[in-house]
Amino acid sequence: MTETIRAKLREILDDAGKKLDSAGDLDALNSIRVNILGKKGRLTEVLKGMKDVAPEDRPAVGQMVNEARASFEKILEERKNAFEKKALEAKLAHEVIDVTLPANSNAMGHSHPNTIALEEVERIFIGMGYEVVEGPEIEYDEYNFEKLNIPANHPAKDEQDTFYINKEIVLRTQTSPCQAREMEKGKLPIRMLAPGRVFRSDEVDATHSPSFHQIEGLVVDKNITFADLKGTLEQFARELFGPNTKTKFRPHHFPFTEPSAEMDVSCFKCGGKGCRFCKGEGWIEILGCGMVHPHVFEMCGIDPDEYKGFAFGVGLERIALLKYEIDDMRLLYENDIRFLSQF
Ligand code: 2NM
Repeated sequence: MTETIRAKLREILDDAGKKLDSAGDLDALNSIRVNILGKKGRLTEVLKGMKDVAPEDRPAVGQMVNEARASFEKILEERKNAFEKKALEAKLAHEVIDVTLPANSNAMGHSHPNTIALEEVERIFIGMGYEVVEGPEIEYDEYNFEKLNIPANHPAKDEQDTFYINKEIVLRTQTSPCQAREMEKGKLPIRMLAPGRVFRSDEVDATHSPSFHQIEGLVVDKNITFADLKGTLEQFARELFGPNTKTKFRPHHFPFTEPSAEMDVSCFKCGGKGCRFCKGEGWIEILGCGMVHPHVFEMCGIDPDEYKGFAFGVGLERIALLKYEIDDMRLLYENDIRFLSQF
């Protein structure tokens, strides 16, 4: 009897061992456990058979069954641990964090190159005591042209160049109407900067747009001379393009100033030797300027014998293109984030 049970136990253990070896996961292990140790499990059945064993054999048989059970539980536990270890390794491999990856960057808004250039120019003139003044983009013909000494027959007034809302109202072609309005107020002296959007009926290309920005300046006081104009604009050029920047004034014509000039700066790339940037010239044209025309003063209610003044105008886009070495003005208006994020 004892021997039969021993053989039976061996058979159960061998069979369970094989099944445990081929079990593929924790669920499979569990069903093998139920098959051996469950209520109707094979070892449980053997234990139930104890009542048929002779009383004197029972302790020995009981010990055999217990050993068989312990042996099975040991293998089961080993297999279970192996599966759990594998599952943990798979989980870790899947969830691995590469600490060398670059961190996610937070997308931050920042200033458009036009804005950076504008703030730079404003900073320079505010430092010289100027006030920033803004005015309407839709203007009376009278302020945009008449009061600035641009008469009815002047070519600048041509419909080819100016957007007319009606006979009396235009989209301003310059920011000088702000100066005319300021002079009319009669609060003298004046040191003002008028930045803003202006409109001209131009075709779009690398250097033109029907809408762009100008920064114009005006100084009115007693005893203002062309030397004040030169000193101011030379200082501006040095602050904007660097302390070694040289300036050159060439005679020019504007209806609202007399005399008028254009100012060139020595190329800040080659220092004036001539390079691709300045097209071999060594000089770069930067702004228009002049002494306020006596007729403009008269039309704005200022006595030209008592007061003198100088004025100037720079294109904001021109400054931005030069300073940031951008070769096409259209890039400033397309708002392509790949372009804008470089500044
Ligand atoms: C320029 C060039 C030269 C200018 C003149 C005036 C005013 F109103 F005082 F007469 N404002 N701006 C001026 C002078 C503008 O732009 C190229």
